[in-house]
Amino acid sequence: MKTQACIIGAGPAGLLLGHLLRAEGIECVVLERKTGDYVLGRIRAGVLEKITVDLMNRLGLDGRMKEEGLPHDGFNLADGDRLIRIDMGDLVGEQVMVYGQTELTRDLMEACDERDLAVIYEAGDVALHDIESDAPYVTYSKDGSDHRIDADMIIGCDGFHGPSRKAIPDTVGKHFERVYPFGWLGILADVPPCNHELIYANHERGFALASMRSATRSRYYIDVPLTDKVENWSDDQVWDELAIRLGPEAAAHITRGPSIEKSIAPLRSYIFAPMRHGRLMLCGDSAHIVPPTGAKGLNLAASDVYYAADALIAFFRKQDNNAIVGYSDRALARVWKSERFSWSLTKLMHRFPEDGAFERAMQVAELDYIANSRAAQISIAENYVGLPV
Ligand code: RFL
Ligand code: PHB
Repeated sequence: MKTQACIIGAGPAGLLLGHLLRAEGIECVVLERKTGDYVLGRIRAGVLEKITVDLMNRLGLDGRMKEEGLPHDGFNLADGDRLIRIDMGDLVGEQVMVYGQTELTRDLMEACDERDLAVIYEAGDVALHDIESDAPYVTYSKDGSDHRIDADMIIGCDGFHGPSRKAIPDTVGKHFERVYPFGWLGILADVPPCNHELIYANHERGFALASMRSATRSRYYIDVPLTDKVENWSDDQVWDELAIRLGPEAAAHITRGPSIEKSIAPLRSYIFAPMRHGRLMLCGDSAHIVPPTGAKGLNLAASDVYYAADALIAFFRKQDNNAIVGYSDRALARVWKSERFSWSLTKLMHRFPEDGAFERAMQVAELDYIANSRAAQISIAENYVGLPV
């Protein structure tokens, strides 16, 4: 098979990019290792920045998001005693949209047939070839036979563990990494949220986050040591811990219920550079990971896709290679700033095992500074709603 753009991975990055290219009449094929149901079963992001909402709007696929999504004007940092409200509406005049990654992915998936975006699910052994040449290709296996796709460009949207990044030679790529000594235990339950806005809490016993998917579905997290196993946490233990860490005000409004999903995700900061080599471009988690504290992962995938689509449209429409060449620097400039924000919020809101009384006092001082400084709140708010693309 021959196509213009071969996209690897049908997560949000791959599907968003595929739709943006198809909207311009560019031929493309998306290869996905898993089934569609498996992709939808992964419970991940919940907070969308303007860039992500805008891309869904540009595609005309934001109908359900507009109806069911929850626009939020503010969120809260809790320091054990009080809630420090970051009023994004007042501070920077913007909002975020609470709408699950699962729902966004479903909206993109369901539009594939109608928009003629071909997605090949359960594509095994995906491998990239000759990315440094003008005739790159991808091979994969499906239903017992081997296949080959020749493409003008390959776009790796295959997440942190996919093959795309690994196709860039070690002599070219550089890795920047920070692994954190804890993971987030997440619980999803069909109960009303304890608060109408998110609460990120730094408590003596550790971090907690109260989030939501709708007025009747809640998403909560606590940080746990990396050695913990999800089987060792009963639902009751998680609810007990949340009630302590989120503080008395939130605890009074927690409704408990059976978990419908419970999992532990390790925390990592990671950047791979460059994000393009030869005929291969990387988008989203394939090139970078942020700890979830800033709610940036999916949104960075969306801003990469925005830049990549721009570059690919110029390349296919006007044979202009400059935007492809500039893609990595353009995307990385925003990636590094989101990495910085995610890292700094992670440091502020978590207790690190190696930290002593001094580091703790620094966190207390910083939270008190934020509580009393409009300038500090503006800085947090402008990062949280998303820096301009
Ligand atoms: P994905 O979603 O991992 O999709 C990659 C796709 O590639 C497929 N794939 C392959 N396909 C073919 N061949 C192979 N060999 C392949 N290997 C992999 C995979 O099956 C998959 O379908 O990456 P993408 O599209 O870059 O999207 C990134 C986001 O998923 C991720 O950054 C966010 O979920 C991160 N994240 C959050 N981001 C936010 O913006 N806001 C949040 O509130 C937020 N909360 C979170 C999060 C991530 C979390 N976890 C579990 C890591 C909360 C959590 C707990
Ligand atoms: C979520 O709702 O899953 C969520 C919200 C905010 C974050 C991370 C995850 O920072």
